[in-house]
Amino acid sequence: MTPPFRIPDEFIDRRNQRLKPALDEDYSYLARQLERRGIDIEAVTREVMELEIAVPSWGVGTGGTRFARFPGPGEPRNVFEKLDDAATVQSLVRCAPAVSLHIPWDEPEDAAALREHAAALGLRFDAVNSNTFQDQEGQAHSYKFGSLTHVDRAVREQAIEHNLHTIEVGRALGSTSITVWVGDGGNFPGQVSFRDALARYLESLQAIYGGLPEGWKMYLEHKLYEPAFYSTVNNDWGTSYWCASQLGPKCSCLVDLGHHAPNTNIEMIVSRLLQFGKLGGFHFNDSKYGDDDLDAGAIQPFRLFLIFHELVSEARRNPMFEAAYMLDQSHNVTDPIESLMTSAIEVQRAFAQAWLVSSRKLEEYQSKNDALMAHAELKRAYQTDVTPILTMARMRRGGAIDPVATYRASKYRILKSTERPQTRSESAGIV
Ligand code: PSV
Ligand code: MN
Repeated sequence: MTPPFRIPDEFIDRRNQRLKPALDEDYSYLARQLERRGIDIEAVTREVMELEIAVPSWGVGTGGTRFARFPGPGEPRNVFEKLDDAATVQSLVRCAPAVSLHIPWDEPEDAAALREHAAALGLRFDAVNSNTFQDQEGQAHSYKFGSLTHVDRAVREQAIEHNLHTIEVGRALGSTSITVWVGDGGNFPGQVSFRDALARYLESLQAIYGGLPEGWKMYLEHKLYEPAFYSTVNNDWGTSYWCASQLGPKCSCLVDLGHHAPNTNIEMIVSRLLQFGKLGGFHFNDSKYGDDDLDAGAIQPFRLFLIFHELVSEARRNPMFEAAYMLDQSHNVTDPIESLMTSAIEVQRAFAQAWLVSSRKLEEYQSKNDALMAHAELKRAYQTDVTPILTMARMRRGGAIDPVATYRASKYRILKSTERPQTRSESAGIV
């Protein structure tokens, strides 16, 4: 059997050679500009080279809306092929070496074989995600009226069991964290007792927390609404923070950018969670109205920058600071590989721009109540075109100077459409 097509490194190199003179020119020019501002471009490039953004397994397939899904050609048909696509993203952008799996969507029959496959592709496993927002074939109890918060203890126990199983799968794959998101909530006022549901949620989480292996972390993902449209149990960062605090040091909060009401000041939520030591990680995406799951930076790039301003300020204060960065998007009209690459680069962009803020100047303006100049300091960083930094970081790591053009020129998708004849319609990835 011919092995699945991969974009050869030499192909990337060859295309890079043509674009490198222009990159060198742009990079030197930006270096001189930044030097005038007292910024060493190499220090920023090094930071960018260290940043890692995990890819969700469900992001390599075409997503959908509540109305329809329009699958594209050559979509991955199983978790092995999902990893192949994630490896393609990584080979071109070199900042996405980890994949986040969803169990049971990605339940491996043979975890050791999957782990080996990932290692051969140069990938590792990020947080595993449990799924109790759908009923699975053959399960005893339905999650129609909740899972970890269900009024019936037997349903809660089944959901806890599933989380413990997800941890086991993660452990076999070399993952070291679990993200818990539940769709539990109510559609009607009066349907659910807010207090009792939260108490049950915490009790269930305690059982999962108790099953965390040595060195593992647990992330709680809050969400304002959907699929429940009146109330959800972990509806906001405050509830999430309270639960994470009750659980203990291995638990922290995960912020999915789309899980807030429009106009919510997410950067401030990030700041609060950082200040309270409970910011665990992110699901990056963008939105205009709700949990739109659009590509990171597509709608509100300034907001993404402001979030990274908070994160970089923390990293400057505490060099040991780390957070789990992941994309969580649904690609309905684009090639998922192209969207994932573009989003990862947009996350890098916000990160690099945030390193251009002078904290000394900002603090000085703040201490003098100089609102205009404080804001201008942030704007100056945000308005700097850091593309040469991102491109240089990517090229130095062996990635493509122009990832999307290189991907298209490789004919990867066309080749996959012959390699992977579709057998059935995948439904995962629409939440
Ligand atoms: C829920 O909307 C969510 O953001 C959670 O992270 C899920 O795991 C993911 O989407 C599933 O698509
Ligand atoms: Mn999410």
